[in-house]
Amino acid sequence: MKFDVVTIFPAMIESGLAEGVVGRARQAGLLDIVVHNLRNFTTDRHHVVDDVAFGGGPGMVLKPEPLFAASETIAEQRGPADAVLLMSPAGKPFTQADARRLTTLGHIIVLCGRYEGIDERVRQHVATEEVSIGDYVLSGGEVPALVIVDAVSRLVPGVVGDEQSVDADSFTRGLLDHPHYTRPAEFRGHRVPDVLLSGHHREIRKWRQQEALRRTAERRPELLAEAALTAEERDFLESEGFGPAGKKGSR
Ligand code: 9D3
Repeated sequence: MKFDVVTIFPAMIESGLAEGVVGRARQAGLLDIVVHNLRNFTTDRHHVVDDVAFGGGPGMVLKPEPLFAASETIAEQRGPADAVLLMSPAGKPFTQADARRLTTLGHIIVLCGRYEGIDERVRQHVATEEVSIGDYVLSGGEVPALVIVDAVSRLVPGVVGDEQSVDADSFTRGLLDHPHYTRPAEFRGHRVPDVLLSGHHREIRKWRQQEALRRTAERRPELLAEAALTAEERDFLESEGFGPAGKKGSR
């Protein structure tokens, strides 16, 4: 899978993609990621990428020319992109479903915004989608770009060594994860639940499923409305006082 990331802070992206499973997958040739400095696509002596807003107001706006030039040069040198993502707080919130969809593409360009905004013609004529990572204000699109590249890359076969853990994420059917414990069985007086030490695999599976349901009901009840629950799972939630699960407005 091929990614091209365009930014005025390339070192921020490079350092974020150098380590962990993504760093290893790049070295192994599973991921072909090139980071581009937006200033290299300027044509003026001072490599200016921003300008004042037409109509006035505070803050600078990213100029269109360098972003158009970057996407065109990348297409010429690296082939046409299947998607051009513009990172923006006004974009559509990124979800795991988006990560799965983008994994089916071969080549993605990611454009990082900075300053107060980006010239609207980039959105209209270069970007194919505008993506946010959530409702909080960051200082630029670099961290969001890292989030997107990471979330998509780990779905590329072979990037995460243990395919089972990638599968487990999807098999949990939109529930939060259950608690995890490792040795020692007692730490500063805090014991690991007995069932996990029992060796009764059926009981362990049931405990994990119930703890995942409990956590989801407590922290993210809106996820339960979307989850396909069995009759047994619904009964468990009701017996724990969470009300009829899987129905909106039940809490
Ligand atoms: C009121 C105007 N601000 C919008 C909330 C201006 C503004 C703030 C922050 C414009 C750009 C930015 C920088 N943020 C991003 O580029 C960004 C972002 C984010 O801030 N939150 C979540 N997702 C993203 S994706 C890109």
